[in-house]
Amino acid sequence: MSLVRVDIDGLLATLTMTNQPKRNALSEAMINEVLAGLDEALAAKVRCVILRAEPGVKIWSSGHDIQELPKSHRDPLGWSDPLRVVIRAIEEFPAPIIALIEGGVWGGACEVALACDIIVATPDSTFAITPAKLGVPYNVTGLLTFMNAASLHTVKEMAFTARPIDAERALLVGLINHLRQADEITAFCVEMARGIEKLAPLAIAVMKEELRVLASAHSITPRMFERVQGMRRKVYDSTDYEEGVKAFKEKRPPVFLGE
Ligand code: LCV
Repeated sequence: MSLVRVDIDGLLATLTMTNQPKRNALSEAMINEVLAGLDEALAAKVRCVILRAEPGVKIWSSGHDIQELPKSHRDPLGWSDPLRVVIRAIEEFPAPIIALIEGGVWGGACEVALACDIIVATPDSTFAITPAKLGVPYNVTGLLTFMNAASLHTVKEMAFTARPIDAERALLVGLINHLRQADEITAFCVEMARGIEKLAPLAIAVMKEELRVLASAHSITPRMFERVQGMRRKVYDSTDYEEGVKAFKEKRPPVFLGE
């Protein structure tokens, strides 16, 4: 069964995540289909992509597939982790990607949505940064995605409380571009895409890459990076990390002991 439907209509590609039984958890298989969809869109020389779930869903995506997180003693968000790969693919795709959001967006899926270029959401959407719920030491470039999408205080509140924020608050803090009702959001996004299609694709592609380079331009010395990586290793080696993943699998609240 395919996990992502790809519809190419002229210069617009729509990628629809269709694994509601698992709440569109970002498994390696799901991510590989998103990557394949982006490759198809690139080959078709599309000028805009819409990334969405099926209309009317309660959960856009429940984030990283927790069943695929390493048990322990291995970075859960290393360079080649599928979530990291798809974030980079979205950021480097040479045309605008519109995230059409309905329902809950959790953890790594929140980063996927925010890595897109334009975010349009329905009023029932929510956005949650969840590493603290699982004991996961989120990675530096992942946190930078969030920092580029909202104020530091907003990111800290979302990361330190792990509580979802609603679409109205997300619009207020600049996390999303537009709020639209469920019965008009698709037409709104398609209309925006059709407008982008009429503009100069080379100019847009180079501005997208310039903005990506500028947004990622933060000086961090090798010593600082190694120090942070050492701190992260203590977390993913911790019993708290194991407890977070285990509690999810056992469908119970985690008990974190800080060790
Ligand atoms: C695997 C799942 C998932 C899932 N993985 O439906 O950002 S970080 O650092 O935290 C990063 C590592 C990350 O992204 O981690 C994942 C963060 N995501 C979450 O914390 C959300 C976890 N999921 C939920 O809280 C609930 O599933 C929501 C609220 C999304 C939906 O609740 P609902 O009652 O509608 P279920 O929980 O019953 O889920 C339906 C099926 O999907 C699986 C879940 O285990 C269940 O499978 P079974 O039917 O086999 O029991 N599922 C949901 N999310 N992230 N599997």
